[in-house]
Amino acid sequence: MADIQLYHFPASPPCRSVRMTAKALGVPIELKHLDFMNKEHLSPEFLQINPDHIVPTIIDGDFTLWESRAIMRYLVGKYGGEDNSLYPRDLQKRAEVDRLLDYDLGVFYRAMLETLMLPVRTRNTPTKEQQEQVAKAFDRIDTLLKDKKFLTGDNITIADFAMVVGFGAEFLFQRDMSSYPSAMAWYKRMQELPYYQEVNQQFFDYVEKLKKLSGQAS
Ligand SMILES: N[C@@H](CCC(=O)N[C@@H](CS)C(=O)NCC(=O)O)C(=O)O
Repeated sequence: MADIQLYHFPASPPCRSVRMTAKALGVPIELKHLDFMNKEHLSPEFLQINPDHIVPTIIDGDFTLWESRAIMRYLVGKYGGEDNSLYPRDLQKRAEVDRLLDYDLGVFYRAMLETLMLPVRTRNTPTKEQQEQVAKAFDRIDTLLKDKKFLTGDNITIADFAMVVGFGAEFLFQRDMSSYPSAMAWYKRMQELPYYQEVNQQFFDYVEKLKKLSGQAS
């Protein structure tokens, strides 16, 4: 039996970044699916586990943790051995990963969520200003990836897992993504990971389902 239980919703971006981290580490996790459509995350049972009622949430024995970036750090710390390039011990390398995780939490993911993902459900049209913010965020990622395989260099890190789940909403952006060639090459590299499809496909299926439900063409 797996040590770690992960409460998740398959389409959820932060849940997918945690699942990719576990896959990269080769750590089996027991998935506990919460049906968000039926508000299972608000059930008394789950509220007792996590009063913030958010996923991803992990349980490791008598320890409970939520917030995807904290979970990814915890998994590498626990299963990554002495030093692991997913979240390196070297102070400056680690600081670069942390900088991106902070940028993702405060700026990048928020822009992708509010401007690209949520409107699929709400049918609100993003403002011009929001769209410019997204364009600027893609541009920043593109610049960052010039001459790099992954966001901080030659090795994949948890920052790549955190950011690719937001970046994956690029198909909802009504602009030409060929303006971001380095970012798109990185995205393709991420999509080629052996576990990418298994972990991420349900997001794309979910968006299609929401579009159909709200009468938007795919
Ligand atoms: N900053 C959190 C965000 C988690 C989050 O917002 N999860 C959503 C699903 S994608 C959720 O559980 N929402 C339920 C709620 O807010 O009640 C993380 O990275 O883990």
